[in-house]
Amino acid sequence: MPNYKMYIGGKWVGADEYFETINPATGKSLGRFPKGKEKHVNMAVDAAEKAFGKWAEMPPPKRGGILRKAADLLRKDKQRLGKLVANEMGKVMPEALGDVQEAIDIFEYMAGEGRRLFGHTTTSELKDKFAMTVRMPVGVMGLVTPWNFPIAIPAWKLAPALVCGNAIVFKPSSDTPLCAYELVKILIKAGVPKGVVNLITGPASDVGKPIVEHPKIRGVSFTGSKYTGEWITEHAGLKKVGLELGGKNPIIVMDDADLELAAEGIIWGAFGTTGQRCTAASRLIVHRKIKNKLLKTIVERAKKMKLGNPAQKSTDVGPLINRQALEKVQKYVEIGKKEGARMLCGGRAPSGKGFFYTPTVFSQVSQDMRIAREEIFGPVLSVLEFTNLREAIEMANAVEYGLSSSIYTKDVHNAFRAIEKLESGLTYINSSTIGSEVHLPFGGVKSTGHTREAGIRGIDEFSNIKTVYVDYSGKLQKAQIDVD
Ligand code: UN1
Repeated sequence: MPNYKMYIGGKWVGADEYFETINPATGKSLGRFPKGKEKHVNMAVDAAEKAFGKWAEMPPPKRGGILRKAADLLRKDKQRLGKLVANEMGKVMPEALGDVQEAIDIFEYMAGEGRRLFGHTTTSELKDKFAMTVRMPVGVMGLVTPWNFPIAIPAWKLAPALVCGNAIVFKPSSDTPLCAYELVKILIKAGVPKGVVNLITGPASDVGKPIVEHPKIRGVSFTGSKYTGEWITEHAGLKKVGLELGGKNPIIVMDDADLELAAEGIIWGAFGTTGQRCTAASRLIVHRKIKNKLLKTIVERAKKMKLGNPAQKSTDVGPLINRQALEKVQKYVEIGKKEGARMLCGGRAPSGKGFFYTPTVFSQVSQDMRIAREEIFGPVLSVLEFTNLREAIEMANAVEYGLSSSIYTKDVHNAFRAIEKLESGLTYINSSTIGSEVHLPFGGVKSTGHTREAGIRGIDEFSNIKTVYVDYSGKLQKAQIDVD
């Protein structure tokens, strides 16, 4: 298996120690990556600082051109990269290709931003004075990304960070460094200058921590767990920090809903990506009247889902990312049983290779149970029941997270009440909790964090607003004072 390298200041760099990246379905090694250390982060920051000035001065449409080239290269390589996503991360092929597509989309979208990066102009309270805002790069930024969207999430951060003119130190998850490496190679090929993107692989303690604490890094963008997000908040000092953290996303199903449509959305939301999305539907909040009927369909379908190698067409559910993830799911299933919830299907880790777990549904879940409140990040659905919409919304909001939410109903009043009352960054009507599109903002409220990525808000995290006043009166004019 090959030894891969890190990319610092335009050079490929090794380290004293290496770690393995494996296929979670087979346990087979895909290669070895350097265990970066603080000194590598320091080297990367120096290289980024050096490259920053020229990069920031390049006209944004030209930077956008490089992103467009990256999108083209990704598109050309979509099949190969999709296979790599399936092999290294474990999601099934259609989703793996979707992961790459999401990266293509965001590079294209942000390429166009090179000709926008809008500020705004407005009036002044004084005569012969002009007022406007412009966007400035943040400077050297640290990007710390998870494994569950190993190409798409790095792309969500890299594309806006680059178009805004930042220089980057990028630390991908140690579960999917190969996807990150391939993405960086595409950026190099597309023409990103040396030092502008630096890739450092290795553990959070040796790479993530020095990135967050480095005095010359001006901004950190992180997607991952709430706990790491809290740690970053405490240690980043006064840096600009963007956080996309966990979810415990509910689907509410009203008694007037199209139950077939709802069942499809629930299965897709709960067990797609083996439940490993921060937008996964981990709670079904269902009207008492239709509960039995809906659950029957869901359980039937969940039981039929085929576990297996994600690269194979017949597979519905791939493995979990690693042993710890599998153990976490097993632990929560035991907790659910002990808390008195009723397991309707699943609850099994098949023997043999790979970190597989069967799609699991718990009914008779109450709000105080841990499986109703905590993020499991696996194929486990907790079912709660209600008798009226107000109760359903209360249940939906009774968790600390607030990323995505959904309601199935044919009644427009219910739909709009849900839009108004659900505490989440995203609300879907008659559709599952997953599947955001890159030209709309994505992010949460409450313990999910408050950052917005993608869409027109996606550049806020990676740029600073500068307010500019131009006084062409030729005399000293005092705001608030010379106004009468
Ligand atoms: C995530 O799980 O961190 O809406 C992101 C979705 C995807 C993004 C998920 N487009 O499910």
